[in-house]
Amino acid sequence: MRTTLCALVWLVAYGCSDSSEPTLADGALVSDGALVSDGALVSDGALVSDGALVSDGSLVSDGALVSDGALVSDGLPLTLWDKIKANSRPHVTAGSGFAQPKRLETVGTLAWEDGLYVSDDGLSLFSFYMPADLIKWVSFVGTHPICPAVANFIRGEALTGTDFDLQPPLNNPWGCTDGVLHSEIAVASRPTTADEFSGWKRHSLSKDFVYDGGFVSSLNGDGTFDLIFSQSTDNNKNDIFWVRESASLSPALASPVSLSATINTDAQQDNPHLERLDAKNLVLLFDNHGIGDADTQIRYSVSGDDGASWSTPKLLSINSDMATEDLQGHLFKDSAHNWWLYFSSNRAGQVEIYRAKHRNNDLIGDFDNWAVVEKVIGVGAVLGDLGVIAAVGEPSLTSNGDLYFVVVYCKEATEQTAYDSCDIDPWYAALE
Ligand SMILES: [Ca+2]
Ligand SMILES: [Ca+2]
Ligand SMILES: [Ca+2]
Repeated sequence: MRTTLCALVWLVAYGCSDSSEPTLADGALVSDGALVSDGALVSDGALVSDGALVSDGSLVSDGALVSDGALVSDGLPLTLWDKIKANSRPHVTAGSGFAQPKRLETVGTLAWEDGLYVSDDGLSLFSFYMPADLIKWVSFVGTHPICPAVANFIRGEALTGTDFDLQPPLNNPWGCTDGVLHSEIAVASRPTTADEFSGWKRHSLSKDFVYDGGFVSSLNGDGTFDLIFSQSTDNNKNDIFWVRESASLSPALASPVSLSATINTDAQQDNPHLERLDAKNLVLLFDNHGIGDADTQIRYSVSGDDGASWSTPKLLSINSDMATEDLQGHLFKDSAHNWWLYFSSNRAGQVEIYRAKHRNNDLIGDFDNWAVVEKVIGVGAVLGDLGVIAAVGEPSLTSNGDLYFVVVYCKEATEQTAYDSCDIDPWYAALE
């Protein structure tokens, strides 16, 4: 009863970095050029300007200093979630070419922002969006399958236009009286890549009372583009839908169709990725990520007639016997015209981001021919023992090679409640 749930719950220690940057006289500190004085103190620890410092669990973020519960400069106390997010350090593999990741703060809310996709130009961001801790919700649904009560789980903002049936009139087809929680496709945009993203908006492809997500777009070179996404269907298994548009990424104007029975079966189809190779040839990646699946693997299917028909899906060769989850495949062509397959896998314990380079760049004639698999982003750690990063995944790249992905972080067990344990936010790592 959901899509794109990153699997969680593993952790790796990743040491705090010491700092020997300039210290400050008591009562005043400088961070990013801003002076902060009221209520902020620094005495014993060294303070670093650009967001890094940490000793004894204090942290600096955006010019605000916090030392065990002190106030931020705008007068608001940081919540535990604020501290966990500001102190999270996903780990970039040396030599991967990426800078230290940063959180996309305007789109990293207490809602569940999963299934991330960034447009080629970096100006539009899409997610599977649900204002709740999806892990706690899925667990609850497992023990309360009939009309599970929703209200206690709402965390973060509901998107304008979303109907959870928390108030009359009740519209849901099951007659549930305590609400119906479901995800939407959310979209955020910005005028240039130097700007922050706007807040999330509900995408017009979203439907009431079903789980929508997995949005991906593919430019066709003729003024049209293809949108694909996943949606839960009557038996609560996802199918993949497709619509060819000519106007804009959002709102979508045409009516989506379910991909052929070659692709969509009674089983789970999730995390779709579509790539156009030439005027007639397309390749589709997807996986069977779903509740209770013992082995999630990435499939590929090709079309030689511009999407009119699709080959019988095959398993990608990079799926690992060591992993119970290989998922979220994403194709990327770099500036030297080399093709890469990015994906997520728990082959080293936690779900992390990997890639493999194509051996000959002949994706039409020799698609499944990938060189050595290498890790790109590992989970890293949350500094100060505030929590853990349980997973990183959902890789998506802009045409200039910047990597967007999600980070799943969890509170320490003693801080978790029945409704609030983990969150997931969009991050990115710039190509250096
Ligand atoms: Ca979030
Ligand atoms: Ca929905
Ligand atoms: Ca299905």
